[in-house]
Amino acid sequence: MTAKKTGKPLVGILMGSDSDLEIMNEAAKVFDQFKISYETVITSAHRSPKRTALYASSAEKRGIKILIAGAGMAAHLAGVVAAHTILPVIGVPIDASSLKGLDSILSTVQMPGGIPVAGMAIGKAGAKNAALLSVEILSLFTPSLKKQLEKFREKMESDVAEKDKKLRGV
Ligand code: RP5
Repeated sequence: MTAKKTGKPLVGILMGSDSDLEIMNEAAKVFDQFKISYETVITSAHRSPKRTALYASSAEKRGIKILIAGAGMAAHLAGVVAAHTILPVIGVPIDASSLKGLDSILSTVQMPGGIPVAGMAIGKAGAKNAALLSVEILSLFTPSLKKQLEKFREKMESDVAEKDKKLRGV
């Protein structure tokens, strides 16, 4: 079930299929950058429902703090995972059909009251932001992460200024 582990995982990155891997790797890259341990898991709400439920319901006991779930089409993975845990669940809709992710974003975010899923943008930006939101949550209890996040934002800001300078040739 587990495709990749880095140390004792704090975050679980779940995806419905190996075809989601390229997108969900954007989340893994952020955790590598912030040196946060995670595990990557392929499990499907529809094709392997029992394994998905087992993973979600046992994650907290194993020390996981946040779950990210990426899926395409009728994307029920994040919602099903959220139903089996009280850990925060962040959903990443993936463009995997002729509806270009509109199907998965609606399936991910339209949760009934009582079982929340934090919905991200479709695709790579969503996977990246799912990881950054996780870092922000973890930083509430880890001051060193807060510092890293501040530096990350500063770097983004200076990169924009740099690109502007280059464009204008100044
Ligand atoms: C979803 O169906 C997966 O998350 C994936 O995005 C989509 C298509 O899966 P494959 O047919 O490529 O395995 O469950």
